[in-house]
Amino acid sequence: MTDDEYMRAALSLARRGLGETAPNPTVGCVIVNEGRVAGRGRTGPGGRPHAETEALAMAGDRATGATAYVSLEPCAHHGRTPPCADALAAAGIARVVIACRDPDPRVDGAGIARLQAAGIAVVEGVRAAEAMALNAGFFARIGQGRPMVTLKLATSLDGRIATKGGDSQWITGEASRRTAHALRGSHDAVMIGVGTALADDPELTCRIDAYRDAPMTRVIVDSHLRLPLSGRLARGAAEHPLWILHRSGADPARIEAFGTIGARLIEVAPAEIGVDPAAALRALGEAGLTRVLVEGGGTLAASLLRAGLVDDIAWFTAPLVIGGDGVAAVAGFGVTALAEAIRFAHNATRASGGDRLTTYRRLD
Ligand code: AOF
Ligand code: ZN
Repeated sequence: MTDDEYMRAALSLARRGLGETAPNPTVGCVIVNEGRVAGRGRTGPGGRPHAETEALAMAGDRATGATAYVSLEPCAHHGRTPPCADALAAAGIARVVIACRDPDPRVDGAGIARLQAAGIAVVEGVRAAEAMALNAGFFARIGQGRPMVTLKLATSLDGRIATKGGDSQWITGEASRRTAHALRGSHDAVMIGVGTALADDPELTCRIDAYRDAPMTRVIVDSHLRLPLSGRLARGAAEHPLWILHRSGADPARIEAFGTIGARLIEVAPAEIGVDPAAALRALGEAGLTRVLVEGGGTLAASLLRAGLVDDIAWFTAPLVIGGDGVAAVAGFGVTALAEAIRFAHNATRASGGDRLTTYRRLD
């Protein structure tokens, strides 16, 4: 197998950790000795152990003289464990192939320098674009201090999420709902506005067996702490973390009640409607999130879009028409000139049962 093929294997190992390794990136490592795979590893839940530690432990003596394929530059810093660059050198690894550099200022080239100083041959940039896309969330947290945002929409053909009377269950079919759960599973957290929480009483967990072991963090934008304690979100707070972004001046009795159920309250600067979206995402980045899936409603979607904070869109469209008086997926946006519209690049379109799933990416 070629370097490119082994790196592809390291990247698919890494991909399995998406949504479970925050605040760290998800990394895959494959150790190959004389054409045979001697060790495999990926970043553990919550970011530790690092991928290289796992792969080296599996390889044992067979790491001597081997090549290590790592989807992100090995770390150079003493965190809770010694630097992976040193561990690779100590194990006698002869060559390291890296997909892309680690932008963490504690690493950022220092891992490569450490490997080279130990006499290890280093190849950089194999499947780099794929590795950077995979860890776009970690790159956003390090580079912009915020998680990456995926906006999920599930609408009728004419972009409605409910009828004018509020009937919204179910627009999309079973296949799309399953895919939407998988999408949750590959994010660190799901975020909605309190209006959607009140309307739908959702759980916001990933309910596909064996798809995800880690609990799912649920973030609710709830300026005045209106989320009912009797709802599913609050009731599940012991099992799946519940974070509430609110404005200052919230009712102290409500603050205490949410504290009692173990919810994490985060005060965020206000905006004209709700909270300031950039400040909200900064707070989530500081709390260690790297990938956030926003599932509505229309007000939250509009505020993030308007602020230019949506990186990816996953848009499920069901083959039905609700009509112009139905509830719009993006509320109160209303640009006058097309030049002010927020544009995205089309990524891919596929069938999803009887629906359609189209993904879009931020235009750079
Ligand atoms: C690696 N392999 O599998 C991962 C790395 O807090 P620590 O000590 O776990 O360090 C976190 C940093 O380590 C993180 O910001 C990123 O730079 C790197 N993550 N590095 O060599 C891995 N997950
Ligand atoms: Zn490391």
